[in-house]
Amino acid sequence: MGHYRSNLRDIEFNLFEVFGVDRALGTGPFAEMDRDTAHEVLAEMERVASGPIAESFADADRHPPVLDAATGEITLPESFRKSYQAILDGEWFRLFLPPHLGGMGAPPTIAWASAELILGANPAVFMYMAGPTFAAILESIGTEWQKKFARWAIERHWGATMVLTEPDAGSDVGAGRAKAIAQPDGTWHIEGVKRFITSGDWDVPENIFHLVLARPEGHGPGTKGLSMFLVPKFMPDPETGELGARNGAYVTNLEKKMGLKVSATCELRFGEREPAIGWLVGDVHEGIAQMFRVIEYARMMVGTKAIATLSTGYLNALEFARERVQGADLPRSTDKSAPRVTIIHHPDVRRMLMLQKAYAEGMRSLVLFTATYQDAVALAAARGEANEAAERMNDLLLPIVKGVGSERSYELLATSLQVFGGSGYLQDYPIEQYIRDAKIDTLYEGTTSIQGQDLFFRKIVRDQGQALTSLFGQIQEFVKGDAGNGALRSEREALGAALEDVQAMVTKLVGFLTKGAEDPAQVYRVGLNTTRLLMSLGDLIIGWLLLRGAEAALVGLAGSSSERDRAFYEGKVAAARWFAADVLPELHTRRTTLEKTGLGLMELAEEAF
Ligand code: ST9
Ligand code: FAD
Repeated sequence: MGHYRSNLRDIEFNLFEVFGVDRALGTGPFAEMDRDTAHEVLAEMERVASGPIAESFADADRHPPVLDAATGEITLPESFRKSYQAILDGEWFRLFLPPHLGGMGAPPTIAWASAELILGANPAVFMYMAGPTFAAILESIGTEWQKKFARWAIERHWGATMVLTEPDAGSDVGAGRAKAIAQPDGTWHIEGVKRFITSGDWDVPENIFHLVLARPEGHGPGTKGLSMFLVPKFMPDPETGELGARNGAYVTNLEKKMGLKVSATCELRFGEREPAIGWLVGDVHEGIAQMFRVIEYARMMVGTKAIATLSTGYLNALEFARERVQGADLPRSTDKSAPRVTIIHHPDVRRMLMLQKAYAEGMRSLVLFTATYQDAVALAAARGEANEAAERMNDLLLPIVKGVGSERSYELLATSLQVFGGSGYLQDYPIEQYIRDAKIDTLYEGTTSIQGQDLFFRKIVRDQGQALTSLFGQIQEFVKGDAGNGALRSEREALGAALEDVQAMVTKLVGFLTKGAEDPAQVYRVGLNTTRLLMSLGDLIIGWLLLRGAEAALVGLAGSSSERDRAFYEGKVAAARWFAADVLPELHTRRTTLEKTGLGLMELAEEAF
């Protein structure tokens, strides 16, 4: 049996029993996918993910890609190529494409549910599959010819990259120095060095297209002075797309990393050997806004990847805890002849398992809840309308999916390992690789600090609290309602108290910010707390979604006959209760700490650290 432990039961529970996603299936833009088809897709995806996709997970970690420094070409390990081929064979990338580009007509909820399965089994496989998705974005914002290019890219399975980071421009993308020089024929020459570029080169696709941020000569500083260019590895014939000359974008270094080793992270140099020819995307200088179309997708992907890894980490740990015999049951521990028990009998092991279960399942619910707003946006778009409220809510939730998903998953994968004892530290089990592979999720696509700032300054303050107020309203309604017919009364009370705590945190931070207008140093008090707010709002939403799950599970329990179903539903209720009792009260302490934030830390001399 491979390393990957999926949880399709919980995925489908969220989709159909909690969020009622099936109501929109089989209609409008999702006409091609009714509930039965969605179930078949997910079941098949689970089979492929657990089989050929997961198969190369360890081998590709031990035999990472190799760079030929002379040519700048990267060779992937053979085992991994087979896993990638399984995605191509099933044309699974079509899950993420709109119907007019050959998509399967899947709503984002079903697409992200499927993505979890691939990302948990072998995340780099998903990341190498960026080509069609990035091409679809290019198709939506590009010129007529770029739309044609995008169609070639999809049909011919070209690879793609997003190219922002430079040695001196990481979080601060606006510090980028790569230049774009206009040519008389309307193209541009790109010059500069980019680093940390995922999938910068690899030997499967015949072509790779880079979406590059560079600053046209004479343009202003910061992100607003950047434009986005389409820079292919090989120049396509403008009419037919047949590949011609090599373009001047070359990989000059392949990074050696802690984890996610099979995903090639590259230094990419433009315009050094020969000109790197690019086209201005959409013929407009709106680079950062265009790139955020890609980034939003990638941030959702990163959160989903992290959570998928925690879920398989937890399920591996659970399996081990059911088998490993060690020690006596605690009440009989003084009796030296007492029978030895499996470690799942020990209270502290149960605590560790429940911590992982509650977060893994609560955060899965968070991903799919977020995706329901993407469904709503797509449904409106199909009617030729904009659902601004859903767009705002999706925007608000994205830093939580990415920031909270990655931080909690990394932290709790250490708990998965802990359940294994010393065995978890060995490569005999997948957990040590999960931890190495998941660490990157708190770093790329905007570090956790950046997610916290994005949440507060952009998604709350700049949005004038509109999406947040709507979210708080939904939680408040649940608190005041009768979910669980009395069975969840104390949990709803705990949720209500947590809601008050988080509301007070936001109010206090807005107060600090307002004071900053007169005394700029006050804004440090915000900056000292944005990660705390991010994590706290995350816990509040996770607690709420777990309770919504418990409500649905109580309904399921009332009508279920199979023993497996009963155990599943009881687990859902137990996780929600545990989270409400053990985690939500922590928010009060965090609120008190936040309210008392002073400036001492900022006034401390650097030498004193
Ligand atoms: C990276 C890649 O790390 C990692 C891995 C990639 C793997 C890709 C694989 C993808 C998978 C594909 C799968 C395929 C499917 C297969 C299927 C198989 C089944 N939202 O606040 P301001 C915009 S890449 C939207 O002043 P600063 C906005 O236009 C590197 N837009 O920022 C705004 O203008 P306005 C990632 C936003 O101070 C403008 O920016 N690097 C947002 O100038 C300026 O905003 C990073 O992420 C937003 N949230 O710059 C950098 N925010 O205000 C992190 C900003 O007028 N750093 N805009 O609307 C940041 O995000 C910084 O905060 C900053 C600051 C750069 C934005
Ligand atoms: P820095 O920005 O130098 O940050 C260092 C520390 O300072 C972090 O803790 C950060 O949170 C903190 N910090 C920085 N600025 C602030 C601030 N204003 N407020 C508070 N804290 C701050 N980039 C691409 O363009 N394309 C890719 O495909 C890509 N793939 C990647 C793959 C891997 C494996 C890695 C490691 C990176 C990848 N990146 C990619 C780059 C990635 O997005 C950056 O590493 C990330 O944005 C952080 O930038 P940095 O590493 O320069 O760190």
